[in-house]
Amino acid sequence: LNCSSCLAQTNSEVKKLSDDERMAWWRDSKFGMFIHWGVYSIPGGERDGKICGGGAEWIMDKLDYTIEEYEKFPAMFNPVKFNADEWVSMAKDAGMKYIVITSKHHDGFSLWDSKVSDYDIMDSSPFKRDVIKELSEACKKQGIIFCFYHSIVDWHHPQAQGNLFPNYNAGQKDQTVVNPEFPKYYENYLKPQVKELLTNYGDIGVVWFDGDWIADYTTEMGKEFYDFIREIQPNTIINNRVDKGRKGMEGMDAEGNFAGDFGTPEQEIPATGIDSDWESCMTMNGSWGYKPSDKKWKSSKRLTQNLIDIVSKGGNFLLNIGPDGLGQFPPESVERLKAMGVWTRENGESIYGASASPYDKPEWGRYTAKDGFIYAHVFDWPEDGKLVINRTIKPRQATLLSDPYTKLKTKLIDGNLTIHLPEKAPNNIATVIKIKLMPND
Ligand code: JFZ
Repeated sequence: LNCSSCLAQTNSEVKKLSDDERMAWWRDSKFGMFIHWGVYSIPGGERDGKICGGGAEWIMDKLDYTIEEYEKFPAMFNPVKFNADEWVSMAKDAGMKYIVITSKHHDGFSLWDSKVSDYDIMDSSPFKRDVIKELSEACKKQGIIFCFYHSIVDWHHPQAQGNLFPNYNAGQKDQTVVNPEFPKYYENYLKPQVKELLTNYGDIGVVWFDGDWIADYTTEMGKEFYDFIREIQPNTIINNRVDKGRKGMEGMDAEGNFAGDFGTPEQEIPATGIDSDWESCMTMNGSWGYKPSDKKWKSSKRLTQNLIDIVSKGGNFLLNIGPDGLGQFPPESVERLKAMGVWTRENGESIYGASASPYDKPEWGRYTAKDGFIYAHVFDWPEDGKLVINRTIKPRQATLLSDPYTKLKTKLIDGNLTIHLPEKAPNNIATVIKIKLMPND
């Protein structure tokens, strides 16, 4: 996978790609890193001994800060441990191909040098380093596609939700109240900010919007915003939350005419594949933003099997990290990234560029497919050593992906292809069996 060429990054003249060409790098990539980082990473979900429910990036709303009270966090934001190259290496070593960082979350604080705002890292924090610049450059250097998440909701801006915060729209307490000034925020602040991000940081892989649910934001704005972005960077991919087409909490595309290139199911994996492009985003514990009180970490095994499950259904996996207020990934996250890297290094052939399973989901695991091969991902090792593929086919050959020289015996039993496996599972997360099909199967 050569990601630097997919966006025509090195060409001074931007080629306009067809939709399939434009989506190609993203469809092949399968695995990306979400990063929720901002001044909310300082309190980490806790205020005076009280812990906020849900995602810690919502603390301003959930624990009832006034704007003034919350502004002490930008003044404290000095993440001296932040090292863009290290972050990008950790993503890359895990097998991730792109990074989506929160340029601005709902709290309104901007992580880059924004000329249309003083509520940014250059003017309101002692750190005074353009984090987006450092990360985008580190990504380019290491061949990772740089992308950003951007909140339409803004609890700080007086023309958005800031004027009446915390009683206005925050926490989705009242989604029907609109700020009559909101179109000005949209035109003179939101759009110029996104334009800065699309102009000053090289090629942007994905713009990942969020906050589309507020009543202030209209489907007309959504469609216009989509075109506005494509006008600046024609090959950028934009998620469905740019418009109001999501089907409620499922996060999938609704019927009708809505802008957006892919669906965004959140914290869940759909039961079956979906016709359109989609990406499941997920946390490793229960919070997007840094929340040390949340110890409910998903295991590396579960997270890796989630990746396989998602790829077997034709989707992408965007796995979240919530770095702390000093700029460090939590050790639990680092450990999981490393374990996933061990698995993807050995088995990545069955993941990157693979397509959804052409067969029904088996009881013992998942299938992916690529270039005339079927990859059987075995989660539950059969006790009798016989892996049953529910097809009447005689393959050309079957091996362990990790050991191509040992051929596995295959046989048709009761009309099903049956593969004889070694006694013990070579990989306790998922062992991949590589099956070469006959040309017409
Ligand atoms: C949003 C944010 O509020 C949250 O803080 C985080 O950034 C997450 C990735 O996105 O939360 C949502 C958005 C959409 C749904 C649920 C939570 N949804 O569609 O189910």
